Amino acid sequence: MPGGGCYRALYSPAWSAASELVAAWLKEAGLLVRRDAVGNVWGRVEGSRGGRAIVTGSHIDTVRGGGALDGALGVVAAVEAVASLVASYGRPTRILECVAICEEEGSRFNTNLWGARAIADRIEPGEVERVRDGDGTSLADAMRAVGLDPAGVAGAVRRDIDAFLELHIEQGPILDEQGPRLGVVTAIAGTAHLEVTVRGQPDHAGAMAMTRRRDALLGASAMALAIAEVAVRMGHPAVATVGTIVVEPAQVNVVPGVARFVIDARHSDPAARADLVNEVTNACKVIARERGLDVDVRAVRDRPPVRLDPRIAEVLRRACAAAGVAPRDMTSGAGHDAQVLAAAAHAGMLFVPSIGGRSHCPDEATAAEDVILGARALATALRELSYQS
Ligand code: HGY
Ligand code: MN
Ligand code: MN
Repeated sequence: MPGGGCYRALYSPAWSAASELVAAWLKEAGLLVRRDAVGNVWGRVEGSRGGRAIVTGSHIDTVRGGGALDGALGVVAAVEAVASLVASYGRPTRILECVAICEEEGSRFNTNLWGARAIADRIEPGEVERVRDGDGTSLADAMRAVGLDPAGVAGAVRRDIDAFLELHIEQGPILDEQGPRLGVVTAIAGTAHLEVTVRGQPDHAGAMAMTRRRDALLGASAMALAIAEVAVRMGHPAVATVGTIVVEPAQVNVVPGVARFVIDARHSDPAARADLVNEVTNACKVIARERGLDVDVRAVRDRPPVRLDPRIAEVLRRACAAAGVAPRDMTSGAGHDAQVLAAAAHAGMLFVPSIGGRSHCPDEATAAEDVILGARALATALRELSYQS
């Protein structure tokens, strides 16, 4: 991508190339390969005793200007772990699968966690036709363009998964700066997206006195600062971010009449997240009143916080210990496929350090020895679950 970094948007050529590459790896490993109704790519080995499946994987899409590891690490480690377990120990007793989940980030379409929600039967009625990308292409048309049938989305639902394990980079600085080299995730923060529309009045940038303006962008800017201060006051793990803003009419010699931005507000505790949402909403209303502006705050997305499965966390802790690491229990500020799949399976996550805590950027990096350590621990956990005597 210009400016560096990766961009694999759902159903784009880069996404198709990556999906085909994973399918080739899975085939090479001798697994049963299939693409499901929304484009998740599965590799499967039948268990000698059948039963509900043990699944590992992560997402194959990226943010714009993303790093090389977010999602991809969990996909590659899943393929490697399953392939090496089968090569070393033969047929498992349980069905063992790895999955490249088609979309998690919400980068192209105005929805996210698409692949995991399709597996967990959490697709909203009419979503596939309603949701569009920035060019106005519907999710349905984008599916058709890669040979998928939008009418068949329900075919991706799985009701036979016992456990889902996801290896992921931490995307924050805790493991890298405080250690140890592995983390076991106990809960994933909930994310609320609030669309804020600030209305003032457009005026001539040269002729209207400063004291008489109702500048929507100045109001939105004061709100963005106040929103960040609310999260700082609440303290970790509360976070609130304004990552996008649109101004109208967006002309250099016109005082902005309208400013529209989205707040991404997160917390791992449901009650605290509700407080955070209320306080950032109130901050916008107070500033609008003070500046003679109109403001509308509308909830546009709500992904509640999720606690992960304690039994799977114990399996992951034992696997870390076998790798020589006593892992840190931690919550995830980032959202993940596991938070959706926790509705359909016993879900667990393993973190490896992000150097400098950087992620969602070209500088995203993890030391090779930590990648190996994480993949080894993942394989050990999968072996405990899939080769039970
Ligand atoms: O936004 C998130 O936390 C994830 O990276 N999609
Ligand atoms: Mn991400
Ligand atoms: Mn991710």
